[in-house]
Amino acid sequence: MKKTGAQIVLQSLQIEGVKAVFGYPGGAVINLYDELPNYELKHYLVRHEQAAVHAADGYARATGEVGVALVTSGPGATNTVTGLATAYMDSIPVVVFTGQVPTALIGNDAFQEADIVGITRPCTKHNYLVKDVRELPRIIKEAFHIARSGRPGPVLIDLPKDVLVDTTIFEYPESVSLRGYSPTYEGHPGQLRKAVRALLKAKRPVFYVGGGAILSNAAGVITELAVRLQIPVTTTLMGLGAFPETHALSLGMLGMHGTYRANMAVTESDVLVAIGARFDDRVTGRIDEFAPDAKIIHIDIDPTSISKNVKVHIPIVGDVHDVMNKMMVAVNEMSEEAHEFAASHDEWLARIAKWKEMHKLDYIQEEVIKPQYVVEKICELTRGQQPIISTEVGQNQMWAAQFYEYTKPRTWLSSGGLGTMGYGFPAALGAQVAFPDRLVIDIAGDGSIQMNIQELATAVQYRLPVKIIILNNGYLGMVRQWQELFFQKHYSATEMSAVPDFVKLAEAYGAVGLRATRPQEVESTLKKAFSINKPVLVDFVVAGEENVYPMVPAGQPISKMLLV
Ligand SMILES: Cc1ncc(C[n+]2csc(CCOP(=O)(O)OP(=O)(O)O)c2C)c(N)n1
Repeated sequence: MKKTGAQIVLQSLQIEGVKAVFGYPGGAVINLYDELPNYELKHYLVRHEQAAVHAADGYARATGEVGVALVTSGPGATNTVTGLATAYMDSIPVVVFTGQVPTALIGNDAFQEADIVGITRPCTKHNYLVKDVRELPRIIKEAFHIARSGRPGPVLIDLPKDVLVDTTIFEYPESVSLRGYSPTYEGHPGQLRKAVRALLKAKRPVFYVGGGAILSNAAGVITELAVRLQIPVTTTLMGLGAFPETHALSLGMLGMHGTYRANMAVTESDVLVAIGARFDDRVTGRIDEFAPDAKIIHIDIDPTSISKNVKVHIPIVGDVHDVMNKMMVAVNEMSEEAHEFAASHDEWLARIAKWKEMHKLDYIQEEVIKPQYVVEKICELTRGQQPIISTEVGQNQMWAAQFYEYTKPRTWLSSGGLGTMGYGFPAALGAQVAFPDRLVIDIAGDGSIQMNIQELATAVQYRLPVKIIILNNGYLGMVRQWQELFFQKHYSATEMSAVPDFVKLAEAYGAVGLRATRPQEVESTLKKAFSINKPVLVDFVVAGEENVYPMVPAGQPISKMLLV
């Protein structure tokens, strides 16, 4: 029996194992929406298409599966661009379906026409305009394959209205064959041997672990190897959770707002193993002084990221999980050397411990609520519970990164590459859809939360009990911090003098709103928020001009930090 394009899309999603779709309807996709109730897919109606993509992205980060969004043509499609770019920069697998005007009208400036394939080419891993219903099954199969394989990323499928109406015999392909696309998963054995030999000669080794470690589910083997060889580990913002921060070998995060010990250890390392990390400028600071004495080993699935920013001595192209497993095997085969090596750098570890003692992440308690204190309390109250924490962007994001101790992968969702304000809340909704019984917390600024606050309605409609913790400093804090430090306190356009009453706003949407203004109230307010099985927004009125430290000024080497 023949099926319509709309039925084919939905059936294909079912075959791909998709359970949740985040979307927003419109004329171009109305046939798809008409069919939707006949399939075992749960659709979540968001309030803005940007949020649909962030929710799909949050779902993907939390689960490791492909997130799916569905929107209409024109403005529906263009509203997805920020979500796509966010997912693209952080290598997150999502598939976004957009509606399109009928094929005969494409190029005619038809009502609600946008060349979304052209617009999103630079911010998708791949994209398609489907011109014939018979191509649909193959394209969907390919899209899921491309999104999740190799270095993951977002894929867009543009669906003209007539393609959704046309019919054909449905056969979903078993496999994909794509000329010119075959990611390398297995590291080169010669390079691997070279890397292990270099590593076991190190006196001051450091593991520098990025988001690729999370994406390839390599946290376990990385932790095992680091502990076995007694190698200190720093993670990037994207790598948080890949190594337990409660472990003595954890250096915390490195880079612009990294810990003193992480930045010093990397700077003084003699062998630096970059594991699924891409030497982002927020990590390296001034490049010519980044790990100047280190032999750099770089493990990455994407060959184009090798020696892109920093010259690498031993590259290994492959899946991080596979390469680290093989490294473990090689180390096991050289167990005597490995044993000697593990025992040989006590001095290095002692130096790192001293750095930690010298400059802990810290802040000064005052009569007002300090944002760091709120994050610390969240950490304390949720220890052992493995909540999923998402963030917005700015100081809130950095404090959430610094003052919460992440111990497991996929518990931290944050827009690292693009730095998208408005990401955290919809991403949290996506994670909560995936894990209805877990505690999901969005740590937000008063600026960023207003970028997708309308999703409170989505949270209420679908009973997604996400907790929004606003660190309300009355400013676009991170920009204000730069203005304070580098622009003589010229606070231009960073003061938010008119903000809504967040408590009332939450209530207006049917959620719960709470507020705390004194440090003594922080713990009880958080406990209350966590005990309510509904969406809760907490407005913490915090110190207005608190800064994030350490801070490496732009253009400086990471060893030159401004400290508290
Ligand atoms: C969509 C978007 N617009 C602008 C920026 C630039 N920006 C980065 S941080 C920041 C301030 C964020 O303020 P707020 O959300 O209140 O958080 P805070 O820094 O105060 O914690 C801005 C405007 C951005 N990252 N994303």
